Parts: sequence; C-alpha cells; structure tokens
Amino acid sequence: MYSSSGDGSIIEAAVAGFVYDLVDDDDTPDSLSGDDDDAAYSLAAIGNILATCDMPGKSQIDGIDRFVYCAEETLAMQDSINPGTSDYWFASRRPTTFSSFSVTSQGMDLSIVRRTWKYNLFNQGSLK
Ligand SMILES: [Ca+2]
Ligand SMILES: [Ca+2]
Repeated sequence: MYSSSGDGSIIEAAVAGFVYDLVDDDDTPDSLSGDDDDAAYSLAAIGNILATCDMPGKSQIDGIDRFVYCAEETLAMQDSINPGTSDYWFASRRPTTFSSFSVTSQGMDLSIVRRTWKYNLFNQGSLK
C-alpha cells in the first residue's frame, strides 16, 4: 500500500490500507487466509477517534497523522525520524505540530497501531 513517493500518509490508497488493516480480522473476506496483521478493532472505535480527537486550532482530524496521534494516544511520533528517509514521519505535514490533544480512549495497542501505519504508509517494518 506504500507509495513510491516515500510518504504514503498523503496517498489515499495507502491511508485506506492502513485503516482497513486496523479493522479487518480472520473472518474478513479478502484474498488472504486469516489476518496479516495483529489489529482487529471495531469500526465504532475508528469512528469514536474521528469524532473525539481534538487538537488546538483543529475542530476535527484533517490528516492521517492526527488520527495516528489520537489512536496511539501520544504525540511522540510527530518529532521522530523515519530511519528510511532520515526525515520526520509525516514530513509532508510539517512544520505544523501540536503540543496537546484530547481523545476518548479506544484502548488501542500502541505497538500494533504503530506497526500497522509504519508498514502501510511508509513501507517500514512488517505487519506482525
Ligand atoms: Ca489485514
Ligand atoms: Ca487487521
């Protein structure tokens, strides 16, 4: 799902692949046997993040980076470097960064969410 541009966070298909992997499970009809990742969250959880993620000056999520911060419940990745490009993750969104946010927690596993977006958006690491 990763784009050859190096930044799938601004590529619709890559973003769709990331969200799909968050919700698909062993029973999801697709060409795979089982689930190729460890995430199987509900669509309601995705919707709740979209509905409740709030950042200063932003009334709603306007990019997948902001969804990631709220799903992970940390802003750490906005100031971290993608070792594959030696630039910030979500570099296309810089220099806008946030000092705070609020979200109704959906209890997602940070390590699973992070693996899933790194693979789908930046072709880094693996889904499992
Ligand atoms: Ca999957
Ligand atoms: Ca999945």
